[in-house]
Amino acid sequence: MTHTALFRHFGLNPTQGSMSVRTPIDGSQIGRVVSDDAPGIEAKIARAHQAFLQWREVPAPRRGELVRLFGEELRASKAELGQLVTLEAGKILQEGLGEVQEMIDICDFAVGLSRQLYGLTIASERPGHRMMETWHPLGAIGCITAFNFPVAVWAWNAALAFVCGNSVVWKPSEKTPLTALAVQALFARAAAKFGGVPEGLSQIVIGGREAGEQIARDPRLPLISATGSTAMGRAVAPLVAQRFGRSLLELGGNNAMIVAPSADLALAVRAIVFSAVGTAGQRCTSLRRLFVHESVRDRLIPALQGAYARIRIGNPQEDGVLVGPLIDMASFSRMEQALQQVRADGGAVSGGGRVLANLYPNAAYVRPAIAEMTQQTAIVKTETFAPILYVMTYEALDDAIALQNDVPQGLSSCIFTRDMQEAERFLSVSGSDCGIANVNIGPSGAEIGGAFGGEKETGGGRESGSDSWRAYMRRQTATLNYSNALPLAQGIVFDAV
Ligand code: UN1
Repeated sequence: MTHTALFRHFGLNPTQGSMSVRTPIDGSQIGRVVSDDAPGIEAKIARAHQAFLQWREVPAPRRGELVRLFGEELRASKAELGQLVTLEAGKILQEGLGEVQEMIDICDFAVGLSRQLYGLTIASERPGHRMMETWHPLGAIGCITAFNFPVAVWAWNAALAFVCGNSVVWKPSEKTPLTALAVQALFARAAAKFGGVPEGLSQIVIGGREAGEQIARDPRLPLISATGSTAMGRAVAPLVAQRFGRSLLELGGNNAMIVAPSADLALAVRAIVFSAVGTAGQRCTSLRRLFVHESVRDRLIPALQGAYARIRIGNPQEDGVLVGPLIDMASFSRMEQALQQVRADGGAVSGGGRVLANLYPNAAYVRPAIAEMTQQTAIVKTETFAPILYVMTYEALDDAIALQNDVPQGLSSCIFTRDMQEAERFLSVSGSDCGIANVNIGPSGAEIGGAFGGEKETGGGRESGSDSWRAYMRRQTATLNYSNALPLAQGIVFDAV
């Protein structure tokens, strides 16, 4: 499908506005969008707040019906939205489709959840009293998302937020506004089928850093969910904290894999390749550090280099291509700088460098790099959003775990082993310190059913599955007295009359 046909599918005609949208596939402009100014953003937040006041009164299972209808729209347009993700974010079509599938999955999850927003009943210490916990809708949710998962991350937040009785103000990355507008069009279709959805329940704010800051500052947005770099989180979180808002942060990762002596190496190679070069190394869960036991190094590394040599890099719309372009040339420069530092640190680099520059002079296609390091230097501890895999060897598992944990980030981690003691040690209190820890699975490609997020500079937020929904609600403890007396808690006697 041509991109104009794709736009038409979503009723988009992005030809006006000050913001230029480019495809990383060849760097060409594919559209223009109008960015919101401060008063425009203010009005959108006000409308979202008004929509919340109505939506919170709708019973949760009925709210689930809206999300169910939205999931149906996503199913019907999965192919088109997947293609648009590929066009705008540059990930291969399989991954574009996978991203839409994540949206569908979280919608299904949220529909079920809409009948399960359970609170506790708690034993009261006072006679004739009952205590309970009720989860109430929270408000309009601010959602700031990144280019690399331009639609799924919003869906994790929005599907839960809607069933929880909230409205959503979404600021997508300025690099990927079209996928956001397409999703908004699908949402509008679902809302029309539902009937009676408050106007403004789902809002999009188009803009850059200032728009994000305005959202972070606004007290009508009690929760700000922000996905992106640690630097972005450092800018957003204090603004939210200043007004005692809540933030749910999904920031940088520096994810690792330990390959133990008993590992199935063929399986490990497949997992490494998918998680290190998939999405051109631009997932927050991408594999960046590999700790290989000395005894398997000489078998694993050549096998890995062989697999890297076979990877097809190219236009992500083409069948068989596994690595598309980086998002832009600035990203390519950061990769180059990191590799330069690796060499200065005494690391040995294979791969790396730009490819297909003749065919695509304005796009950033790169060869994924493997950097063998003798030490975990500062550059290894830094998240570079590009396909660089740092390889180090280890002798004792405890040392590998310590090295794995010795970075500022704490998102995802994994071990390849067939030794149960090692696997359990890795998952134990003194094992991986990350929010996600896998055995015989790479660090990326998490399912929506689990809580997603990580510790330390990753920001501590959890979204998507498990009980992440609680972040989108406010908890109320209620104590009810059905006796004729007024006993005080803690047995206090206070008789004024
Ligand atoms: C991200 O890169 O921001 O676990 C999210 C994964 C995907 C989500 C990544 N399900 O790799």
